[in-house]
Amino acid sequence: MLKPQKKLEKVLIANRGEIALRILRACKEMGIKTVAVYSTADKELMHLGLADETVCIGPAPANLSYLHIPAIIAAAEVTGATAIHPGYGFLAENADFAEQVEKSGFAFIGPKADTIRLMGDKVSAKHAMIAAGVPTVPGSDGPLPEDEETALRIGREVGYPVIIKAAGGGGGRGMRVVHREEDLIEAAKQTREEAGAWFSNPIVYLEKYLTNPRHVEVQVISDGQGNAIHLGDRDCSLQRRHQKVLEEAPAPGIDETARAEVLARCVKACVDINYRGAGTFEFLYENGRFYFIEMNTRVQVEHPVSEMVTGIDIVKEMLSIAAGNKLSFTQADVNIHGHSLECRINAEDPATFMPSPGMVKHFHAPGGNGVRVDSHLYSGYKVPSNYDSLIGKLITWGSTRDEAMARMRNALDEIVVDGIKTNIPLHRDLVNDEGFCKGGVNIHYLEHKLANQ
Ligand code: MV4
Repeated sequence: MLKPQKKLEKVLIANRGEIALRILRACKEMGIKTVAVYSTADKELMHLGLADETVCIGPAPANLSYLHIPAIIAAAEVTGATAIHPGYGFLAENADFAEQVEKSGFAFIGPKADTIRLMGDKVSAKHAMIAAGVPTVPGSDGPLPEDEETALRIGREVGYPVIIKAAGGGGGRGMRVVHREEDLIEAAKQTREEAGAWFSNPIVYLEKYLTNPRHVEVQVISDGQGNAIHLGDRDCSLQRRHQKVLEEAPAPGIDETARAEVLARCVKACVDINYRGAGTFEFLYENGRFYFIEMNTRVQVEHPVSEMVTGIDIVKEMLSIAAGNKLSFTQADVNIHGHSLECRINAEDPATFMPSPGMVKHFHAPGGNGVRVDSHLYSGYKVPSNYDSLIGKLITWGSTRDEAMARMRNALDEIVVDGIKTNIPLHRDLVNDEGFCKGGVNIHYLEHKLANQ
């Protein structure tokens, strides 16, 4: 098919760092021309030297460059790009951006703007999931009414503790846990006020607060033409202040009946909403049950662990789908093989977690069987202070979880990042941590561990 492929003649990569390099590599493999955009703080980014064309889109502050929609659309126009990949963060889940990209005649490599909007509002996202038969956390199943008596009745029916969340929030912003009925009305009021100020949307909803869940998510790919598949699950419970630290696939020790059921429900939901592109269903997992909380409509930082256990290149599939192609495989072609771990390497103090930008005097990437490094680092690269501190991801695969762990221990012994502080010492500690080695720790495990040492 010639015409659809024209959509992918030249892809503009609207991002930076490791994910920009990751997308560039996929484009080059597929024979797609690339446009890299960068801010004045990012002239030394590795992928700029590998792209067919580069465009400076503005000064260092992200608001004036990577988040500046007119600058990105203009860069696409002057270079004759035909499609835009947003990566993660920045504009990846901005429905207005997706809409403007498509209205300007470019393909947006991701879902339709309406789908991004549906999932960006956590109340409408939950509605869609309930309709599709995806299990959700018991709660108000819609906005929490302002009427105090009705709100109190819902709280009592759900049972304390409960959590109040902003419809416009997500990823941990705008939430409040309520332990006693006496505190519900005040907590709802405060969360509404915050939500109005932060997200221009005062709507809040209520859920049962799960005290010790794990964060397990499901990777899907859907072509928007009736075909959807899952690539299994990932465990992302090791986090600090809503920042994931170490992820793995598959999630260890999950009830196989519950897993099969939830994976099938996610696929059905993709078909029901006619989802297009790669996506992630986020769940809390507690006492053998899954509870949907949010859907992410982008490629995620931790996508490599799913690639390692399935052999499927998620970014190449995203590109192919944006070109108008159907999925290149069926669910029967997807086999989860072995185990994969990902350590997020950040330029930060391993004890205080303060960012540690600056010159990387020496970088040595680890290697060997089952080792993958997704990083834009090189010796002499200066990590700018303006952006997220992620400088790379160390990924291992093994035929068993123990083998993936042994390979990660080796890789963490081999890796050298000199000149800046990194969280590599934290990762060396974690891959030898008794609880983590056993598998199946909950979302509070890392913060408790850090508080007790
Ligand atoms: C919850 C929860 C417990 N019960 N919802 C935090 C981020 C956002 N995506 C949802 N979050 C949570 N929602 C109910 N009903 C606990 C969290 C939560 C959390 C979730 C996933 C990963 C890490 C977390 C850390 C703290 C709280």
